[in-house]
Amino acid sequence: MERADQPASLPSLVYNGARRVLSGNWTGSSTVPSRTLYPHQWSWDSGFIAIGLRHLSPTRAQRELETLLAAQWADGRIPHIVFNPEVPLTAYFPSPDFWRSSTAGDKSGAPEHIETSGIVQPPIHAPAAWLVHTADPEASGRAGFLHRVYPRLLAWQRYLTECRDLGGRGLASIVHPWESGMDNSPCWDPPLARIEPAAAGSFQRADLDHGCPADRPTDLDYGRYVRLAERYRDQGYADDAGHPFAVEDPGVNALLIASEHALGDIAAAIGADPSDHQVRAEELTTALLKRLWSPEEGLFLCQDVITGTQVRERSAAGLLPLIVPGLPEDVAAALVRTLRGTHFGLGGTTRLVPSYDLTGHAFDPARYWRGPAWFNVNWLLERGLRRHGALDGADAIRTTALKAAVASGFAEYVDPFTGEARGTRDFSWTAALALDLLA
Ligand code: 9YW
Repeated sequence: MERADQPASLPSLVYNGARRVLSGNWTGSSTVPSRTLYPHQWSWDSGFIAIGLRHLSPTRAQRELETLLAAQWADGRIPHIVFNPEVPLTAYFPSPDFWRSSTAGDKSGAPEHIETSGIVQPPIHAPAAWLVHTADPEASGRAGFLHRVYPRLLAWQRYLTECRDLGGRGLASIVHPWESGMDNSPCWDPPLARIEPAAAGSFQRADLDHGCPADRPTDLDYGRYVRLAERYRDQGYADDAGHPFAVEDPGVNALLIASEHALGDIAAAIGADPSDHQVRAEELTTALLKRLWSPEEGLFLCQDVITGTQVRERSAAGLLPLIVPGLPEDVAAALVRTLRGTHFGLGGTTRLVPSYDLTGHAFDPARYWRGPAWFNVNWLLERGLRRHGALDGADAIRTTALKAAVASGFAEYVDPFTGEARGTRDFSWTAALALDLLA
């Protein structure tokens, strides 16, 4: 028991703070990433949020995922945003009247009665569903949770492995920078430079009403994001009608492999045959290593599918394959060396792993995915380091992330050197993943 006159311990500050953030951001059926900046449901946020929520309420964590899955399209895609009809259109851009999913996406089987975006985000959902189940397997079994989500998660996986294998190389491509979850990563600069931006006056950003411009993407970035999304919408969100932007991202593909493994666990738990998932996980891992591994860099690199060239930028996404079960030990060891080296500075110059190369030409410790440290990336790396036995690195991230989460007011991202808060505060996945690190 802590005494009233004693300072609260770090675990209790994390637990109480995270609980407050997650309750405040709960809408009754899902959790908004942030009440101000992101007032709807986001796909990969909900996965991370469910992973943390399971420690407070496994039932609510199930609900979080099932609310998202209820907005799944008939082609299997899980949209990156599910819009809350009660929120005014001006609160977030691009709003439902931009995406027009219920009409423009009818060929791809968008839901009729829920408005969503038409693009996707990284597939964290099968691992999240599995972790939510393990929080209370008996109650999950009684509720039939895994039986209900498995077919939907399977359709989502096959959408990515089949409709999105745009390079025909056995990996999934993203068709918009937002699909990586790392919106303005310098990795997108070369493929995005080919896109003619939408005219500045043709759309109105809402993010700058709540965020500092120096912490956010530029207007030029937004013009290109808008142009790409409009084009995809105008082709009915079809994937066989050509894409001007198609990139194989190692972060997305690492999560795709982790998902195939999680689907295997789920299949086995509900009495289905897991062997197809095991085979596919191996095939995906082989393709990831063959296509995206750079032994010279000790890092996975993105591949621009349109030009057939490697994107020579070092991003934290290239470290995320550390989470892949069965990654060859020499590759894992090289990734750990890269994490500790001059480009990412773990255990040396940085407090948390930056989103982009510290020595890179585009590095900026304040601007979104061009340098700041994000809690979801650090959580994934903590898990990966632990998986590969690099326990001191995992422990260092864990301790620093817990302190930084509390000290920053559960910030969206932080300066990687100082831990100073950036972006919005009371951010849901920061709270949820701190809670999970505590467990
Ligand atoms: C936006 C909600 C989302 C995250 C993304 C992050 C940001 C949305 O916020 O994108 O409007 O720019 O980049 O990863 O899911 O938290």
